Amino acid sequence: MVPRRISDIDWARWKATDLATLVFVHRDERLLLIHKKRGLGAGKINGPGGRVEPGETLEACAVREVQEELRITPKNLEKAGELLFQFVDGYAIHVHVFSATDFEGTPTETPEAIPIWVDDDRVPYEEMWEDDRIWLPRLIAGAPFAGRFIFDADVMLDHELW
Ligand code: 6OG
Repeated sequence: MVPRRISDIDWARWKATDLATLVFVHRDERLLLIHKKRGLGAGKINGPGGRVEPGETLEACAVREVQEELRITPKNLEKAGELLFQFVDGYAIHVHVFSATDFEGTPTETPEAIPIWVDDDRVPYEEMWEDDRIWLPRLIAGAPFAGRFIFDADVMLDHELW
């Protein structure tokens, strides 16, 4: 059966196809986002991040992806939340979200991303994945979160956040 509602899935047995990270540098009431040029979600605005490589820790992946996408090194990384995404075509991705209060280097455009600073209260949700408006306010407020989502391509069909 193709899942369309959160209740269609046995989450205790759910397995992700990929494990990934997302990093939000949050400093002086501004967030460092990217305009993503390639990969899943190309064309959208998101935090930097990507898939975990074999043998890599989540923190190491988070740092590497920010270095690759923006040529900076995030500092004081903290775990912010966890997101489980099931797509109706069968693909599933488990995303660990981190926040960072500082970084070393200068955010620079790369083949993967264009850096964008936004004010906390002016996040461009209409250019982001549909789920972001549900949990990113919690990250900005410093509150932990966990969520499950069902997507049909980039349309969110159902979600649950706690
Ligand atoms: P690469 O293709 O770059 O890894 N990602 C999502 N992020 C948000 N905010 N919402 C979603 O809703 C997402 N699905 C995936 C996780 C994929 C990157 O895209 C993020 C990774 O950082 C469905 O290797």
